[in-house]
Amino acid sequence: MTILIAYWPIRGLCEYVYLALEYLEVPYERKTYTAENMNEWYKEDKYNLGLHFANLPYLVEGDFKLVQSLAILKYVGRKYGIFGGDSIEETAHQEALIEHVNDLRSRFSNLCYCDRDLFEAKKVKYFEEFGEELKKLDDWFQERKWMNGDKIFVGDFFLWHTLDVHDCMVPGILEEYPNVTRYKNEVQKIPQIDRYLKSEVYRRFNINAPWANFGCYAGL
Ligand SMILES: N[C@@H](CCC(=O)N[C@@H](CS)C(=O)NCC(=O)O)C(=O)O
Repeated sequence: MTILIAYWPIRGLCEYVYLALEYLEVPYERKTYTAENMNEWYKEDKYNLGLHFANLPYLVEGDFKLVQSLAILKYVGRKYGIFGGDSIEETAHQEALIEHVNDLRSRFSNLCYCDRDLFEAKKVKYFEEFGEELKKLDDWFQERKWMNGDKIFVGDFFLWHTLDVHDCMVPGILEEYPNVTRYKNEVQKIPQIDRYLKSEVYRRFNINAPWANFGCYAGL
């Protein structure tokens, strides 16, 4: 059964799901809602597809339907062996790593969507504090190839994406953190990921909705 992922034409809350699927080489289709067919989502599919607490992105696989980007990421990961450990403790640890990345993602998103007049000032303060986060990550990657150790897991695609959007906003921001830089390069050197990042469907700077302060070069 082919997986369908539906979302807006931005990286937003879906890129990490695409990255995991690309890495796994699992066939999937995208359904993209745009400014032109927005009502198909807001007036039809949102109410008619049988999604619980309907939202975007959503996944459909046969009769199975799922919303919430991180639930989708974990579902895909668990199904194909890149999420969940041999013990509840190991799985809990992976969950904690994902939640940590989500904290970073959510702070970045708050900056992107903050009051436009405050954006430049907030950005300066934000990146001062983000330096501390990068330092912690740099220490973390001192002895780890992937975020969870020797074995790649879905959280790596979430972290790669989160680091990359920061690098889009401030090019070169990661450079003074050698372990973070090495880690990010390792992810993008994976042949499936390399291929995807060079493909036409991947649009690096189309990160946010048009009303964000940053990261929407192609609109919805
Ligand atoms: N926590 C949810 C948030 C989903 C969300 O806010 N989706 C936005 C796009 S980023 C949306 O447009 N949802 C459609 C809607 O509210 O009808 C997730 O991670 O999937």
